[in-house]
Amino acid sequence: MTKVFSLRSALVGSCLALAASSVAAQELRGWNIHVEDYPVSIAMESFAAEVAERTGGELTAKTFHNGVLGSQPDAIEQLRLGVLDFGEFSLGPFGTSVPEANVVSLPFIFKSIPQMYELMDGDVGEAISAGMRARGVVPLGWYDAGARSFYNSVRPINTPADVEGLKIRVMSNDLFVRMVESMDGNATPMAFAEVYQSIQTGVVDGAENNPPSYESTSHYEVAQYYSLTEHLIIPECLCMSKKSFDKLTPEQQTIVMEAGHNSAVLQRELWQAREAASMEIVQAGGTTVNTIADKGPFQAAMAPVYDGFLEANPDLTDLVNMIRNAE
Ligand code: BDP
Repeated sequence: MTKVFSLRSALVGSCLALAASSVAAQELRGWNIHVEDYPVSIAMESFAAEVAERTGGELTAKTFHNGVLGSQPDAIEQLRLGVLDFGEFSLGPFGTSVPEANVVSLPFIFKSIPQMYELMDGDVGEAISAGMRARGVVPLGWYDAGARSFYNSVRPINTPADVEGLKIRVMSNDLFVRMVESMDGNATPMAFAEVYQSIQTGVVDGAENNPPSYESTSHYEVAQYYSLTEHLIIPECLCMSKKSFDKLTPEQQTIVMEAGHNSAVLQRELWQAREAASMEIVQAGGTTVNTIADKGPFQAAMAPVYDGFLEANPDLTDLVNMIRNAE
């Protein structure tokens, strides 16, 4: 009897093994705009390593760094269509397709980075996640992108009036155009990859970004005034195409979700260190950094941006207030 049983279980076992090996190993294709040693990129590699290890190589994830798979707005569309399986995106350009995501692109909406973490890991993150899922994207983890500040080749910015007349590159999203225009600057939406040359040739005077991006792109070589307005704290997401996600087995979905979460924990740690290192690099490279004594006037200048947004998206008023009224 025992023999029969063990024979049977051996047979079942080998049939299962056969079934598993006949399921072709699947490779997910991932988009990333950043250079390979960037915190985002390292975290994406750790996501891939965890997925491969925990699925025994049945599911692997290959990330194409340096934006070689195209611009961010295009990549977001491809993700929604399932042409790309996963990627790491700023919620900034996501706002044009997911209104809920736009809420975090409102200037000065978060009071601090720790507050952003807390809210994104709670109800606010849930609401944005639901909006993204409804439009074909599954967030796996919220990544940190610090705070964005203005840099330009003309003058330091201390007050909103200093922005007047400056040609500033912004990410592709009308909210950022309005943000610059509300200080009488000229906003130019443009792909990230084009910014260096555009500043160098004077097509624009500057742009705005966090210290690691300002440094890793070498924008600091051509725009040496970095003014710490910290006007945007926009979280980023490691996310997967819903089309690709739905094709995974429930076990694989769990692994992908957990690996995404774990990669975000790592990314947030790496971010802190890189921010400090980037500030040192840009200053050693000749950048003049100035802090803003009083951010009040910048915040006040953003009133029309909020008014316009809430008028166009009245149903998002609660979500906006949830963040604004948070401690
Ligand atoms: C960086 C973001 C990246 C954006 C870029 C930009 O990480 O996703 O594409 O800014 O300004 O901080 O386009």
